[in-house]
Amino acid sequence: MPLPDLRRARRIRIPADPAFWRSPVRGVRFTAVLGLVLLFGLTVVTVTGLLSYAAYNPDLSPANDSTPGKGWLGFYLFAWPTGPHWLYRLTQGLHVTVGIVLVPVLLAKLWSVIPKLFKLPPVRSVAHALERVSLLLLTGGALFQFITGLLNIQLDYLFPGSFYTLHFYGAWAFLAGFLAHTALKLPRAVRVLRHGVPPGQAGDELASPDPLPPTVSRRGALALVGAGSLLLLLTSAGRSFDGALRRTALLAPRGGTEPAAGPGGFQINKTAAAVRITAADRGEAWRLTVRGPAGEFRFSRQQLLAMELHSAALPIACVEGWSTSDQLWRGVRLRDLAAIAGYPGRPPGVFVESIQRSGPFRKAALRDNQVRDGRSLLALEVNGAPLTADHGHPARIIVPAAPGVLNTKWVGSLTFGEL
Ligand SMILES: Nc1nc2c(c(=O)[nH]1)N[C@H]1C(S)=C(S)[C@@H](COP(=O)(O)O)O[C@H]1N2
Ligand SMILES: [Mo]
Repeated sequence: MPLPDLRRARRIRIPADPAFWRSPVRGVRFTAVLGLVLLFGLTVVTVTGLLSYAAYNPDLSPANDSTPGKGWLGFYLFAWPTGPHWLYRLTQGLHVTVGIVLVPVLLAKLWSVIPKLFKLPPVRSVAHALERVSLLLLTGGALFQFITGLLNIQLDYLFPGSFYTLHFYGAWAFLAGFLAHTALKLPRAVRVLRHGVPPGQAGDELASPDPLPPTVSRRGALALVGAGSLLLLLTSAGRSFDGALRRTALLAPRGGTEPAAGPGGFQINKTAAAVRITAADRGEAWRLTVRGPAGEFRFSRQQLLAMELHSAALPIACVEGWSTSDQLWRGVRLRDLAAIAGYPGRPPGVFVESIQRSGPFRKAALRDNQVRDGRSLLALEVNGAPLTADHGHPARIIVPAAPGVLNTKWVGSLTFGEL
């Protein structure tokens, strides 16, 4: 009679024991495939994220700078261009949509390497200690960035102001870990995918030494992750479009529904009511104040409408990743207003303030290149009709390629000058 395998039966399994982890799906090949997908995907998310930071003009104080302590982390800041006019719509749409789509891949990747987290001794050498620190930055940073990013887009600025700061510094912590991890692991991942691995623990330190019978193949598990990502893509990408496509954005907080039809019938961020802009605020008594070296000037809406008006077809593209298609705006060129303020030649930047009394985004600074672009308007009309209350009546800023947050609504004053 065969003896029961006492050694096996009595074995007490703790997470530090590789045999504690019994999924037959784990293995270096599975991890390498997910790792390479993340290498490409997270590169897109990181680059577009850093671009988004630059696009926000954080070096123009005091209006935009939520990260005054950025120091040399702002080394790469540059004048965000005004063309092509859909630039931010593309970069931020990618940032948010690719980020969402990578969620299942990130979770699967973390799951695939969990046994390593518990390996003893926790530190074997200086090199190993450094590797573990980089892993802490990488996984901690990635989870932190995904969680803060998702909360922000889903819950509509859960933490205005501080989100920006947290997500910015988090990005650099993540990036440090990401670069170190890529340098350490990419060669192995490529080798594994090119030449394969001998089966079993000897060649595959992630494979369980005592796997349970499989319920799904590795390929099947990867397909499941891919299907999850595809589902997220199909229910997210619509946030970057209008009409029927927006209705497919079931996961976007403002997706699945469409604003009322008509000239103002496109996505609204904050309604006038939400920020307590009343009809009286926008009524006959409203004036636009324009300031500069030539003095201070005040204009009624009628007077602005009597100026030379220009049209520009431009989208609204929000930091949250949603955007509209081009809308036809009509209004006074910012550079014409700069000329009135005392800059007839090359205008400088402008500091814009809304009549909105409280809440974020009531002020913004635009750079000289943005003021100079002939498509940058103080818009009075959209799609052939006066601006609606919710889109910023009596007047709003619209600038090509800029993040929506710089397109101040319910404008009260424009101060031209070096910022
Ligand atoms: N005064 C004011 N202007 C504002 C905002 C705001 O909250 N208050 N939100 C900004 C943001 S974040 C975006 S994305 C756009 C949205 O414009 P829309 O509501 O017309 O689509 O307006 C911008 N202008
Ligand atoms: Mo926004």
